[in-house]
Amino acid sequence: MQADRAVTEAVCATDLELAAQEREQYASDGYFVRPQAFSAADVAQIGDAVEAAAERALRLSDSGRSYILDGKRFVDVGHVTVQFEPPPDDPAIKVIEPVCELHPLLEALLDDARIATPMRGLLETDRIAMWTNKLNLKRPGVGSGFGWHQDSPYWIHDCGHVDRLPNAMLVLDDADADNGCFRVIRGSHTRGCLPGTADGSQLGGFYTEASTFDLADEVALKVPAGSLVFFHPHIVHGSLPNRSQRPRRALVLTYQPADQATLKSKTVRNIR
Ligand SMILES: O=C(O)CCC(=O)C(=O)O
Repeated sequence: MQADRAVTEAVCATDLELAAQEREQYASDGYFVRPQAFSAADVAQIGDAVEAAAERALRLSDSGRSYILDGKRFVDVGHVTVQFEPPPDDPAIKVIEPVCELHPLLEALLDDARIATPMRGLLETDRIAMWTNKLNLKRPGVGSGFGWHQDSPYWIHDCGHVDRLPNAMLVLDDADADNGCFRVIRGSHTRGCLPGTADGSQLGGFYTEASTFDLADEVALKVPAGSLVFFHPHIVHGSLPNRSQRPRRALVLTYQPADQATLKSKTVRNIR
């Protein structure tokens, strides 16, 4: 994949449009998967770009503003937040948000038709914009999990249309139970923002109160590298730590209707 030509010739735009069955699954279950939407060659190239972006974020974080929440270290470098794995002196990065501006190939990925075309379908408009994007690195052995949460409560104070912020996770490594694959609670997106936990911790309110959803509805998304998982801003989701010796990296790109500012930089990034 080239930074200036994000769509491979083999991919036909009409093949990328949202299928009726995908629309129905998004409405009823809150997610759907496009297995291996990106080729192995593209995933390798994007993998190199995310590693370069992570190195850049690490260098930049030397001059950022560091703070600790619930024993986790965060560094703000301008509007980019770098979150490190616990304990606070661990040098491994967990999350970078936003990440795409740190590498031209990732910036071009925002406009890639394999992601943007189904997003236009989910948002029911051709004119769409970026809301936020992040890189979850989940390194072998050290990558911690993500507790059950919805994304919408994080965003509700910055956005008047949290129902219209669909996510696409681009899975960069084969994902399974051992390396902490992404998990969703099927159907949990239908009741809006659910109550957070009241455990007295600094971030507890962002995790979803366990009594409000049913673990019997949990789906572990064991998917090969290159797959796209589209998921609703209200779906309860999370993942376990990476206990394997294999990476489990993923990019999560979140879109919205056009002409609205992004979450972090507050600038508009319409999709081409
Ligand atoms: O990468 C994962 O396993 C979970 C990601 C997640 O929950 C998030 O980015 O909000």
